[in-house]
Amino acid sequence: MDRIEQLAKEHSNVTRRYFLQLGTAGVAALSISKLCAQEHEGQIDPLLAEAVSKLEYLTQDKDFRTYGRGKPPPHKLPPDKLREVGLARETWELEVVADPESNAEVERPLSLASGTAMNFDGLMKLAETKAVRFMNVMTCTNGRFPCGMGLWEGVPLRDVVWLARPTSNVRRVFYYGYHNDDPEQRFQSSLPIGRVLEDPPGEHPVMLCYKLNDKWLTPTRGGPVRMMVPGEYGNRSVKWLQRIILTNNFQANDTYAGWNNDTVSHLKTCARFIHTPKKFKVNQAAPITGVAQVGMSGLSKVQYWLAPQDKPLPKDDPYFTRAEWKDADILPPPKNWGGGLPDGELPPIPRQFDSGSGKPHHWPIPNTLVHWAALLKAEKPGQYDLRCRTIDANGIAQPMPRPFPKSGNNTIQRVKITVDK
Ligand SMILES: Nc1nc2c(c(=O)[nH]1)N[C@H]1C(S)=C(S)[C@@H](COP(=O)(O)O)O[C@H]1N2
Ligand SMILES: [Mo]
Repeated sequence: MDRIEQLAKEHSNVTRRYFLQLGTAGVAALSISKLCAQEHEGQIDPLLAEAVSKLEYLTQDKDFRTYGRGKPPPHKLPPDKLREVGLARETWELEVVADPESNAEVERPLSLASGTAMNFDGLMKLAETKAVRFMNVMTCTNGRFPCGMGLWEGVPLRDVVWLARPTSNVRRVFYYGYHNDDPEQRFQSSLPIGRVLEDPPGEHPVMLCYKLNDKWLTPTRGGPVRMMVPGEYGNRSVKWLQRIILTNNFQANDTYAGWNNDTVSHLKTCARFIHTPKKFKVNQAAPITGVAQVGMSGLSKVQYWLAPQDKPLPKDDPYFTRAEWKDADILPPPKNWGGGLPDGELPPIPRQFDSGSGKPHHWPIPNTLVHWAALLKAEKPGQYDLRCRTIDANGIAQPMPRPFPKSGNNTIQRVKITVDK
């Protein structure tokens, strides 16, 4: 399944409720595809037809878009090889050591050589008192669409860092995972030590993550343990984690820096289409739907703009700020969270949710996805361009305030639509 089809599947039930609320009373049993087919004579994308029964706000592990460099990438190794190289829960070990190339002081390094490395049982012992869960979207800096929407569980990285007793000259944390013992294949990232040790109010800890959607992290998702850096693009969240280095070096050594990407990469707010009709009829409503990524600057609106192709675009307004954008509806939290959770129920209790009511503290949730929908109308037949964009919580329209792609793709998406007589 390609990424759009996948998002469509996850999205179908959230949108179904929306269209039902639009006043087609008595058809609650109908799927959105049937509903739309009746109202709009089969002009709806056939993707909707199969995307009916399951609410999938959260993405199942198998449905994520996967990145993993290496020859072969670690998740392609056979199970006994995975065990051999420490990528099974029974054999996994994590080192936390001082950088030999700096003067960082660490009193009790967790190292393979001294037999003090952390194993999975040790991590689970910590998890008994320290485990945290939060929702966070996984998106690649260079991807147009998110890889997946996850509920992640782990232990704050700082709790393991403190076990190693760093005392002085530590400014940064370097980390990387299994890479076939070939330095060329290593994928690494890094963070300032301050970000690891402290979270602003409402922010979540950088964590050593071992579960997605309440199931053990699979080899494909970077298991047994990956880094999970909330609110940043995926390159920070290194998979198949085995080594953490505490260093007095203040500079980023990230693989992504060498690949011409910005390494300080907070998620951007942006909108994407899921379902748009290829064509529809004049003066008939056509449903459109999509997702919005709620990035660093929050989300206040999702908007769309239907522009006739024969009307020239203004030369001095590259982001179409003066166009006639209309507001879409941002959809409420789903009843069933999907993601393969039994009955779609959340495990107790993600940090973004109220433990009493089980409801999210805020909606939409920062650093997650939200679904949106609208009904499109056109008065004249012709060829059109349909675009969508977000307005962030500071009132700034996509792709501003950070339009440069090296820190995340937030271009305004466009699809072509024909309006028939
Ligand atoms: N070890 C390792 N970790 C990695 C990568 C990699 O190539 N190797 N890719 C990173 C990038 S660039 C992204 S976008 C995310 C993707 O996570 P996913 O495969 O779980 O969707 O993994 C990150 N972690
Ligand atoms: Mo990425």
